[in-house]
Amino acid sequence: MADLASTDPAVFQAIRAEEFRQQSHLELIASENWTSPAVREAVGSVMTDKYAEGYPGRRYYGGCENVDTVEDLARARLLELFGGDHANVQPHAGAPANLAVYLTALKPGDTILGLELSHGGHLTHGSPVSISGQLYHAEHYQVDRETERLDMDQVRDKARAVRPQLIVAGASAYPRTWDFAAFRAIADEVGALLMVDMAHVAGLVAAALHPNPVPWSHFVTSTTHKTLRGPRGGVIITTHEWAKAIDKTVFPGLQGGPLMHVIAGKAVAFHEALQPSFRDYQQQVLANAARLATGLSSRGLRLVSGGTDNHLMLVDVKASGITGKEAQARLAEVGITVNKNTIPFDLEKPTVTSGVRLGTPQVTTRGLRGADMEELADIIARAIQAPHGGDLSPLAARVKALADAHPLPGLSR
Ligand code: DSN
Repeated sequence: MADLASTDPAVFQAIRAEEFRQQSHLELIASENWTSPAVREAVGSVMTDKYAEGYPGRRYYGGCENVDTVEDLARARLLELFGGDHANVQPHAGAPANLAVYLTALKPGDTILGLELSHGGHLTHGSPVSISGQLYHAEHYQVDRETERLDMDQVRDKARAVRPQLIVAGASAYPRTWDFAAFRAIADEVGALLMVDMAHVAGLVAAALHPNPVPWSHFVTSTTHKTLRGPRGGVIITTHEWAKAIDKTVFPGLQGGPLMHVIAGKAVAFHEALQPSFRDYQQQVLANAARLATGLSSRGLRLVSGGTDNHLMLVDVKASGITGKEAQARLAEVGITVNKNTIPFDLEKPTVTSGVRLGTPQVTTRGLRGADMEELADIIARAIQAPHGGDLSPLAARVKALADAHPLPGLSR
């Protein structure tokens, strides 16, 4: 980055500092990952300079032959990974992908039914602070109070009561497996369309380690940067029936020129996800999450729903006497990055919360394995269970040792 260092030392230094932060901390934010050098090369390429409004073969600008190549590759590879009839890889992120589905399938005032935000859902699934909860009448299903898992009978009762036009499945903080076939049966029963936002589990789905929503859904949306380990962005997979309408909503309805450098990065990430080694990686993500969950539980921490089936878990830190906000700060102090998170039926504000969300995608990419997860569980448990004002520096030294032993692959200084 010699040019950047001389042209803009302030930005250069910030990027270097971020590299150092990512290398020296253990990132347990469940929605983050570490992209390959190949993905970052594509995202940092000349494709950023090209205007390409429209779709491959149907652009509003000349000179689109090369961007057409990468967008066609991205679309074909996405369908090879997940199945489905039609892919749109232009959404800039997950939120516009979800909005594109709503704008395609619904009229303002229609009812959408999604998972309650504080039970693991997402802002774009009908929260009143999101356009999804302002343009549409949003209703929510919850997890069961006892099991803290989805109870499909309760979801069905809710759907029968509110008669939604669209049911949204998917979450940003739900540690258990989704039964998409059951969601589709409920959608069919009440005359609703089904959208699955698989952003969190997309990498697991690609590796056939979580049920695939595509056969059951009218629309599947995803981000590309979580378990899928691509660049920051969004995608939509849909059926023949909705293909033209979705494309029209994304462009020209919602967006202008697509981010062709990011689409190039998506194509590379999908290629990587099609390799056998990607399945090995996702299996390790699951094994690491299971080991971390067991390690935390055995040290007296309460996990929402008792554990995890996927890449993430929610720790009820209130049961250990501190808030999510304080747990996040304590873990930051020892070099572990997490986010505070509401837990089901949380009595704390979203800015405080009773939980933290932990995920294993990024630390698995950097090579942490079973014994490392045991060490991590011990560090996390000690940090959370420490007395107020206790000395956490011995724990910070242990995190540093783990981080030093597992350099970020492909990070060159
Ligand atoms: N903000 C993302 C997450 O952390 O799960 C969801 O979009």
